[in-house]
Amino acid sequence: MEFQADEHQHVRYNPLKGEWVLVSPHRMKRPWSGQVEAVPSDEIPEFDPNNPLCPGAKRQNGEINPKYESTFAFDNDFPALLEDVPSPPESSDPLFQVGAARGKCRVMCFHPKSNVTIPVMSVQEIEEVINRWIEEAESLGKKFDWVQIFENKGAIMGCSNPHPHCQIWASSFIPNEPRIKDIYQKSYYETHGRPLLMDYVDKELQKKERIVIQNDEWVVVVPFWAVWPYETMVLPKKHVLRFLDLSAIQKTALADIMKKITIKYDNLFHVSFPYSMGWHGAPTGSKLKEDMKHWVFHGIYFPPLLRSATVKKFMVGYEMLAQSQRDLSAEKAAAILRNLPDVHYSRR
Ligand code: H2U
Repeated sequence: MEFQADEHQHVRYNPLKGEWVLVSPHRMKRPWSGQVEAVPSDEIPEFDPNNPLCPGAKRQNGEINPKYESTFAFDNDFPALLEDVPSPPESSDPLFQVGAARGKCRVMCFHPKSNVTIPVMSVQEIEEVINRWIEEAESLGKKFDWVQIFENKGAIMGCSNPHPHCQIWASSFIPNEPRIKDIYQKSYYETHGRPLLMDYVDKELQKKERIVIQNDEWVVVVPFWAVWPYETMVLPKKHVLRFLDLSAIQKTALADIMKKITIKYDNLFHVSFPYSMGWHGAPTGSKLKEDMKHWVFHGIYFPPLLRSATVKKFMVGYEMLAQSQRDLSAEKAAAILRNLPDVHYSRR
């Protein structure tokens, strides 16, 4: 029997993190009688005076939001990271290491209306979000080594508020995910003299097996090593290190591709598609002076849904104890997304 990636189980390597994923496509055939999620409601009011993220609404710390007309960012009233805290005493015990953690947490609203999401916003409105992300990344990045921008969308992802928003956590330390990516990108650069992700983009553009969409500046692929069923990566066609380095053309093109990929996501199961997404680029703060050319700025979408709007992929058992496993091959997931309409289902 000849090996077929869409049929036969195998393991794939993620060179960004040095991890393997088990791909078992035949498992898609198994029946599902497990947990079923609620379908998110489409009936979110445009404005709710009691929603603390709305323009003119009162937040839980008593502050009143301005009547913003575009984006709006503020310090999180319940931050996981504070700037001014005592450092723990140094520990020489290798089994009980501790370190200082300082930071700042921000919340950023994408739009004054609660009932819109990125896929139904205009490209210009998404560009305003990108410009605000860049402003936040720049000001926080002067002080902090890592600025993590992330959007948690949908109750299934633990999002507590339907108003379109993201969070920004800036920290004095480089968190695990980017720390590991830094190690692997650096080592690849030392061996091959090229950034790992630029070589990867070039090869994906040649192979054309996992491309979902592309424009002149960006390409969205289901990465070869994807773990979540419909995970995607947004990669630049030209080498950029950080958000701050994007040209005006790259920003507009990024807004365009963000709208397109999120429309595809919503069209998959005709639901406002839940995900966690965010951006990774070269570290900032004290690292701004260091040579970081091994880094490539990129976006990642991690959506949890697998079979339908109500059946998600669980990362439990084998994933917790052994390694990540997926049923659908990355190539099949890319083809499914690629073949979906480019117009949002609510507008058809
Ligand atoms: P999530 O739904 O993604 O958790 O984001 C909402 C964030 O908004 C959450 O981090 C913050 C919460 O702490 N928030 C405020 O800062 N002030 C408020 O009045 C309500 C919510």
